[in-house]
Amino acid sequence: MRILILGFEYLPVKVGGLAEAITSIAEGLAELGNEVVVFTPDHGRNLGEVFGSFRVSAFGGEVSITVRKREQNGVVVYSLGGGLLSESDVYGPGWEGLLRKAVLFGKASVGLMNGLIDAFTPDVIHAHDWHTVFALGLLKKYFGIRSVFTVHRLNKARIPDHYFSEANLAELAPYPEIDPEHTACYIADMVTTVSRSYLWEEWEFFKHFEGKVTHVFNGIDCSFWNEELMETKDLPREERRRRVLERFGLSDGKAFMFIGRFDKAQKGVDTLLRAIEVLSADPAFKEMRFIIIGKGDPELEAWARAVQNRFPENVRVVTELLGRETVRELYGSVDFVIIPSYFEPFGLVQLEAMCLGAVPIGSAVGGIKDTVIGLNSDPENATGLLVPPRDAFALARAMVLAKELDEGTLRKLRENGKRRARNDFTWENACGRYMKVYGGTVDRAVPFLR
Ligand code: NHF
Repeated sequence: MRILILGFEYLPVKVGGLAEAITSIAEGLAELGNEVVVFTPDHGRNLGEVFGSFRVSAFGGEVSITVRKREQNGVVVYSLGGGLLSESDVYGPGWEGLLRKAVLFGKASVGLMNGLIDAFTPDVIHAHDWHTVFALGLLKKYFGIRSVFTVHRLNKARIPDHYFSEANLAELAPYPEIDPEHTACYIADMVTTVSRSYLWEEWEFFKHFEGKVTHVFNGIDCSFWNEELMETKDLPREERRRRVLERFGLSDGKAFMFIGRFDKAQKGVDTLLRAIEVLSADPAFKEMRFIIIGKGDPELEAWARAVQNRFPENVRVVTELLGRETVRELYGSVDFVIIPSYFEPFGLVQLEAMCLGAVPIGSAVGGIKDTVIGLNSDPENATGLLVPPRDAFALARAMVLAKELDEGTLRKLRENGKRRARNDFTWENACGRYMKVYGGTVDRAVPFLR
């Protein structure tokens, strides 16, 4: 099959989990023998050789578009630069800048497709997240190619209709305020999201596309997230933990780690901070250590620092960016990783942790619920602990329970976790299912069969 992928992030350009997901999907599809081409904004990175240029009229002026081409792990990547497409802020500058960038990406995609169509006629266009809505709409309008839209995370934004007029897609904007995710799903022949539970949690949105909506789980690349590649792989796990804690100026104890964005809308670091405050009154607290890695909202950062100052023997907050290898060392050394998200379309942290033998304690939502098997629901196959989201007391209780687990149970959780991450959530599985989505031969989400 010839597959055209559209996305705002593609490695090495990375803001969040999206880059990893789109790149792995494209490479996985290529490995399955497909011809895979990607269109993505250049974001000022100038990656690859100049392939061509053309002019596009937009917003009352003209923009000169430069197309660069590179081959990356079996995938041909075209990056579109010029005007706002060369802006280094991937999702900016500002909200209006982002909307204009998205429109320009759409128009430039048509220009590029016009030049390629002779040599490369896609069988399917696979667009990712709402920033590609104009590109998807325009490619569909001018080339009539079958299309799939994947929601990695609902943004629930509203866009003034004039952006659609500017994109020459006025017919898609019958109201003054348009939800671009809704429009993209409406245009697409099939709609997917990245976990089964997220799809049902957001059924109020997805129900509008009943009949053409399904889920495709993401995967995890266990070849990188692998204990064998750790510098300290030959040391026993307790020794690795002792060393890591020492590096952060903490004495040995049961180690719990959080890694993620400090935000007030999704990742739930506030629930963890509250849980630590609750736990401080528990005798078990003395033997518990918390490494909290991330940055973002200044209020949350200040709260995290205040918690560290109150409990200097137990808590370390790390706000500097850590390299992937360092993060791997940490996953392979701590006992537990906390994922207290309010919601999580898929989530990578719980699987990265499982690959490296850290036991996840996560919210029972979205992809976390689908990937982690909870100790209380299935002790034999369990890979971690699941707790209700936004419930600091439940999280605190789960952490005490985790701390008291005997060595045998812990070993089993680790082994189950590694096996599940490696076997059940591969990118190969994900791509195999996407192939079925492209062909329309996939099972659908049916509300009366839930
Ligand atoms: O893993 C890639 C990522 C997901 O849960 C994640 C999210 C955004 O919020 O699909 O997209």
